[in-house]
Amino acid sequence: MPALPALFAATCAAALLAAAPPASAPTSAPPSAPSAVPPATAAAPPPDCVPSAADARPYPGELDLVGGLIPQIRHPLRAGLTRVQRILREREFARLVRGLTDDLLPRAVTVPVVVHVVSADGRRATGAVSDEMIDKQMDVLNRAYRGGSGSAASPFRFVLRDVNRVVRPEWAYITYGSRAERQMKYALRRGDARTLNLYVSRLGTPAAGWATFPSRSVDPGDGVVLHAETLPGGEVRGYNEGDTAVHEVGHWLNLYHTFEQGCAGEGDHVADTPAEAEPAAGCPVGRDTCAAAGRDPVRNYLDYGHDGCMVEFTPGQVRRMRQAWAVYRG
Ligand SMILES: [Ca+2]
Ligand SMILES: [Ca+2]
Ligand SMILES: [Zn+2]
Repeated sequence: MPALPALFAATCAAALLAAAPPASAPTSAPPSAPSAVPPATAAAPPPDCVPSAADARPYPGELDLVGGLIPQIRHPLRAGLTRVQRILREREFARLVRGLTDDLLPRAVTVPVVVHVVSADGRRATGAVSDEMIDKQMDVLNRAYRGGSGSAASPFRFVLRDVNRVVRPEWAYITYGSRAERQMKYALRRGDARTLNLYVSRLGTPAAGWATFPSRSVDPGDGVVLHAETLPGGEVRGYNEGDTAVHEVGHWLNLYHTFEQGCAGEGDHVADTPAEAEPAAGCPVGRDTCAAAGRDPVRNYLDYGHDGCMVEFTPGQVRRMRQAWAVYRG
């Protein structure tokens, strides 16, 4: 498709424009409300302009989960997709899935997974999780995507192909959108568009993880970054059951957050996830923040609830992931 490079050029330009302050902005703006997110990170465009979603799903670290978590969720990373990027992506996606009837969607998909464990010194404290944690993570991923928690079943099965252990101090503590992140991914990424590359490390960005959305041209930046201690048995209390991976792989398969666009427009572009005004913190079951029908989908994997809260994909989300597989990764 010859139009594609132009689309990405436009998308990247839009991202850079959106990230740049207006020319007339005062140079010494008063500091805004305290936020745990460093401004440099918040303004950075996605790595190489690969559309991606950085998650302010918490990186509590030393912060406690009551006082530290909620402010971060209220001030989510402003990286990720700009409005223009989302509009362009959705326009392209709508064009690609036109004529793709449900009987043409994949019924069984095996996704090869390569896990890159990136640490500074080979110790758990700098990101080197155990094989046992990785095996448990694969189980959590598979259980979620086959509908094991009672939600809609998807056709995706994840098979661990390799665990690539890398000791590189300059790559550990991965920082969203950094040159080091790009260098690491370009050096380590394996497989084609179907291959899920998981980068597990301590993170330099206060997030539980982030992911790239699919696109027609597979960029070496494609993949999912996870905070090592969000894997099952990790140290991030409340967020150590492996559901961050389920959430991030949802982005990798083209899902937006359920709170995308708040109560406005088409929200997350999925009809059976009720719109919600803001991310869920904790597990506020019964919350209803938008006038549109339905209570907030706070138990959805694409919201920001804690791991014990996340149990659901909807049929509409599964359909969108199958469509995305057919047109982007299959
Ligand atoms: Ca929706
Ligand atoms: Ca509602
Ligand atoms: Zn997310």
